[in-house]
Amino acid sequence: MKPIALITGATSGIGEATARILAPKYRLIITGRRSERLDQVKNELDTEVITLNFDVRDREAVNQAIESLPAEWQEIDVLINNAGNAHGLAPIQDGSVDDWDAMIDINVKGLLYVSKAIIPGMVSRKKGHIINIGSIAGIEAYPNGNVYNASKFGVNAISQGMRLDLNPHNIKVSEIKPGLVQTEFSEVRFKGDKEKADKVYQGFDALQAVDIAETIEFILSRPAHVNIADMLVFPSAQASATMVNKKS
Ligand code: NDP
Ligand code: 8X3
Repeated sequence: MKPIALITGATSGIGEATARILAPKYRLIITGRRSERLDQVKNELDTEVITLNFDVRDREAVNQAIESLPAEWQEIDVLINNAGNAHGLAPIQDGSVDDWDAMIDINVKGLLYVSKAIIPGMVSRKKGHIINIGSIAGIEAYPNGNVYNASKFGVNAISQGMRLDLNPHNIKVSEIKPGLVQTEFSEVRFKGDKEKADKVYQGFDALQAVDIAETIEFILSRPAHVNIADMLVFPSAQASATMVNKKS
């Protein structure tokens, strides 16, 4: 029987690419708010798949969804905390409080709600691997990034804390911190302004979602005694949060 991996935010970008890469080796639980996208991804995957449709901000919905899993799907081996986004890019004095709420509620609290629903089972089985998707934005603030930065600094702290607390329970915790990945991320950040979003990735070869999916696959494929605890992955043209060698 294949092990079970649960991927949050599998309706696009990194999460969707990860579902495709892991399908040969895992049974998958894929989650997100856009149910038609979840169904489409499910239909294209050559493995057993369960879709769970919830907003990670809704604690009750998270718990109900995880509890609704059939008995044979309860023993989750791998949790990939990927769901998240940036909302807005503005100086702190001009930022939208609604955007701030969204980023803290989704990227930090949502990750915690999903983890809280799954970790106790891993602890009781003394087995599991959690991969949190952080960001370069979680180790380096950049102009106008402020609250998105805070949310990803939060993911960094939570990953370190999880690793310490779950160490006695034989649970691996890894964090991947990508640089610029060309997904729907910037479209969400700029509230559907595709032209503005596309500009972010112009003039250099950005990472693609599959690059991070392959990194996840590599981390999961290490032997039991190896944990890749922390990984920063840039496109070759990127050297820091703010330095990208773009062709003009
Ligand atoms: P996408 O916008 O393509 O994917 C985001 C995913 O998160 C979607 O599947 C979306 O599903 C899900 N999601 C967002 N909000 C919620 C919510 N409230 N409840 C449930 N699911 C939600 O972007 P990426 O693939 O790039 O982003 C994935 C992760 O990677 C994020 O955590 C992001 O911060 C991180 N990251 C991205 C980088 C980049 O440059 N792209 C770089 C570094 C990190 P749905 O809308 O269907 O709910
Ligand atoms: C996403 C990467 O640099 O747009 O976390 O914040 S960045």
